[in-house]
Amino acid sequence: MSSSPPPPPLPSSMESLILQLHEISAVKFGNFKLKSGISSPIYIDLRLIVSYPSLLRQISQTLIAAVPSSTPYDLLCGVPYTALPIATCISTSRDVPMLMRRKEVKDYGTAKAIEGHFNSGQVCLIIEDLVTSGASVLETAAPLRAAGLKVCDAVVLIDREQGGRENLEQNGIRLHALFRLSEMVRVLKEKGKVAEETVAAVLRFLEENRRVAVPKVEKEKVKWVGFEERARMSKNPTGKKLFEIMAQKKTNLCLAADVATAQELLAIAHQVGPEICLLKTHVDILPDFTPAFGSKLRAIAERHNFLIFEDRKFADIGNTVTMQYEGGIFHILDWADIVNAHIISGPGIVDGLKLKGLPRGRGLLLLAEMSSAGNLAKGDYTAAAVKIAEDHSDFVIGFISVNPASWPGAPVNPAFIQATPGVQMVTGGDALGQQYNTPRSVINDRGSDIIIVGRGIIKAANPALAAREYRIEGWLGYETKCCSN
Ligand code: 5BU
Repeated sequence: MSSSPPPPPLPSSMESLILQLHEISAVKFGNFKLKSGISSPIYIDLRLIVSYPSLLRQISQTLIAAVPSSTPYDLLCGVPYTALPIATCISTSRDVPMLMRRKEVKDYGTAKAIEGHFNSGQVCLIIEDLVTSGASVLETAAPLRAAGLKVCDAVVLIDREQGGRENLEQNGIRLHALFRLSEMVRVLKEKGKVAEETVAAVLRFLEENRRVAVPKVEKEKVKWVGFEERARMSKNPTGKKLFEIMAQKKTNLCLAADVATAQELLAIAHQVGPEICLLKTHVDILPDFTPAFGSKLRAIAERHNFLIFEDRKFADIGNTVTMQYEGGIFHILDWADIVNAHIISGPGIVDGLKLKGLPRGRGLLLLAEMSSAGNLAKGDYTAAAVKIAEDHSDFVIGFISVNPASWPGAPVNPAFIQATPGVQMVTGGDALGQQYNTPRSVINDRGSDIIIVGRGIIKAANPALAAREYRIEGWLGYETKCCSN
């Protein structure tokens, strides 16, 4: 850097931008502690530009014009927060779709790290206001790349010349900068905006701090406890059994057997039985249900060593659910090892189900999150489900969840099992709001234990083969997680 030739003088448009930034006090001289920990005699606060729309527009346009025409991109992503308005301006004026990276990693619901539509393989250009070490650009590039996007270029207003360009280059990102910090202070000196000693101090500082290392972000080490050990931790016989089956059969696959008839269901249970730890039913969709259904399914379950989960989603007050669980025409209590419940009606629902279920050794999953777009099971609702589960850990065996790794205090008590619907080999969704994640992302990124797969298996040409493939993927995810301990 010090050996590189002096840059050509800045065009007058750039000088005008620098003067305007100085004018609005976005350039400050003094003693400032930077994100990287070093003390700097100059600080640039570009957050202020939102108060000056015409300057914001000017910066945005100049910035995007600085990207060489040979640089392709399909999408833009601004580094939160300062660059968000800049990226938005560019997006609307150039008609290029934008993505947003969530800065808050702890989040509920679908807890997407990235907001917006994109396809894997698309190229995303990063927009940033200022680069010191390049750490912020890298923090944004990482989740974009993890989602399958290509990130090869970043464009910034100011390069502080403190190693950002080199650090980014090492990570496969070319940096395009409108101007360097030294150029900026030289312009301000020439225009009589800053004293010579101050400029000298800044240049000296730059010389002494040519390379700011990217701070190592140590990923919090999560200790993953194996299923055998978790079987011992569960306080419920069905919870224990489920963990044991998973460990014995080496499967964390649950089949959502949403087929048209009871006859088909029994047939697919037979076919897929060797691959699964759990078979999930919606008994109220079966037109040919007979009282013998439960015992027939249980016989298959015993033969292939899996448990039965009726996805009944109880939601009423305690007294009503006792009757719904035990009675009616389905007699769910008689044949389902596991049922699930919403907590919308409060903890009384768990008391009601427990009254009938616990004496029979049954288990309950609480719906802490859902997989469908726009669902309301998030935030405090999810936290309430965890609290209720802790208070009833003799009967509650775990949760229906989507991203338990993002819950506050994660990982949750490992005695609880996490089961996640909305799983297919490729991400996407259906026409009615279902949202799919891949087995590996569910198990490895989202901290779940069981993948619940419906149409990915039952609509396959060969469901048994598809089940095997899902089982292998899910189990590899589990093994990777345990090995990374
Ligand atoms: P799919 O075919 O893999 O989309 O089926 C998913 C199954 O999981 C289906 O039976 C749903 O009723 C069930 N499900 C879900 O998709 N999302 C949820 O949040 C819950 C259950 Br709870």
